[in-house]
Amino acid sequence: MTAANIRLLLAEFFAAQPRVLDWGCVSLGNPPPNADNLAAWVHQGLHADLTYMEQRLDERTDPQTFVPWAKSVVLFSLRQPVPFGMSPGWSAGMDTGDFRIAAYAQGKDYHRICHRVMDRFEEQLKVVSPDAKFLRFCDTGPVFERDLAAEAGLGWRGKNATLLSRTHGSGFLLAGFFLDVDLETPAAPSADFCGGCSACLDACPTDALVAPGRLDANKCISYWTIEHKGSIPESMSSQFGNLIYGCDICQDVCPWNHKPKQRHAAELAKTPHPADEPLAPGDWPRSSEDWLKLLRKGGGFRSKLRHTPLLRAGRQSLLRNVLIAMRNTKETLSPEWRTILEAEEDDVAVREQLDRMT
Ligand code: B12
Ligand code: SF4
Ligand code: SF4
Repeated sequence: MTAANIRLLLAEFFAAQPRVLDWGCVSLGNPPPNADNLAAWVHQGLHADLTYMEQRLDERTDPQTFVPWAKSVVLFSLRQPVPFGMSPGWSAGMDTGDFRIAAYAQGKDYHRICHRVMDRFEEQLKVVSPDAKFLRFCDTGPVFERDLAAEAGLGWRGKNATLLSRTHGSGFLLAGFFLDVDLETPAAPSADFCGGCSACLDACPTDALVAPGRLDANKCISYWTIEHKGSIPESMSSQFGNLIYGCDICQDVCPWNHKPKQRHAAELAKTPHPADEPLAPGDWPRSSEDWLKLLRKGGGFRSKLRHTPLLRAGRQSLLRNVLIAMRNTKETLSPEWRTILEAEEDDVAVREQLDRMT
């Protein structure tokens, strides 16, 4: 199959995928532009305890070291389930949840959706080109997804470190696959449209954006609430506000997200519970009481949220985060809940938060 035919197949395929916003491809072979930045980021410890970021740096910055047979890489963006600024428990036109969860996590785990999209493409590819080699990624493997997507023309690297597009903002996730065919596409990186804006740098509550586009995970609420297991220093947790999983603040304030947010919210108002989503807005816990019931031992956390990204944090870390958010929003813990949690929980970080609660 020729490169032109595969490009046509890709175009027709992606056009028929409802959640895919955009796609692009890069011919491999040239050294990637940002290898030094990644090495500096890791050597300065800006990756906190994400030790996987220390490994396989050569492969991360040069895809052909990772997949020697690859001649091209295809990237696509998948729209997040809800726009920025919505809390779980929202209903059309009304934002009612007490605690905030990153928009990408308020729905089905994007890894599953991306893999389904890639399953379908692989099937179609194998029909027309049975010997074609195909290797997918979606947060798996040492792949520098944002940089590759930028090279493929899906957007530019914003000062908030996310990939941003003029049409879609940054409310999307990335995935893609390597192919052993050179798709013969000259790299078409987007220009930078941040201009003189610095809204994200000003809005980050923890000053985690230490320079434009440069994030220190040690200070990022997303890192602490999703990735970090165990204790969280009080100096950090007191800045989380009512965030219990992830953080969208530096994206929510971005002017390029304004129109996509309005468009997406208008669509959701018509179909508040899209068919592929595991939970309707009303199924999400809203109040601290709802969260505590769900997150206590045997409360059904795993079965209720099993299709969402929240499982990644685990029950105890999420409970720790809810207690932090309660304290930050001046909610007290009732004596009944204190008795229950003190009897049931032995996790050090949860116990620590219980001790700090009034
Ligand atoms: C590790 C990781 C994290 C870490 C670290 C974040 C980070 N900025 O690296 C933590 C846990 C904090 C995190 C948070 C989030 N993540 Co994350 N994360 C990743 C992961 C697995 C690797 C990213 C990576 O390679 N980081 C290494 C650093 C060096 O890369 P970088 O920040 O892109 O660095 C560039 C610039 O900062 C600059 N730079 C760095 N240092 C220096 C130094 C100098 C001097 C200069 C000039 C420049 C410079 O150059 C680098 C190369 O271009 C990717 C998936 C993947 N495999 O790519 C998802 C990914 C980047 N995350 C994603 C998402 C959605 C998020 C969150 C929005 C989740 C949330 N709502 O809470 C936040 C956003 C935080 C933010 N503002 O970036 C999406 C991004 C989608 C998008 N539109 O951009 C990805 C691609 C996952 C996916 N498959 O969709 N994430
Ligand atoms: S995700 Fe939140 S904490 Fe992290 S850089 Fe953005 S605003 Fe700051
Ligand atoms: S808020 Fe402003 S500076 Fe930050 S990413 Fe958006 S446009 Fe760029």
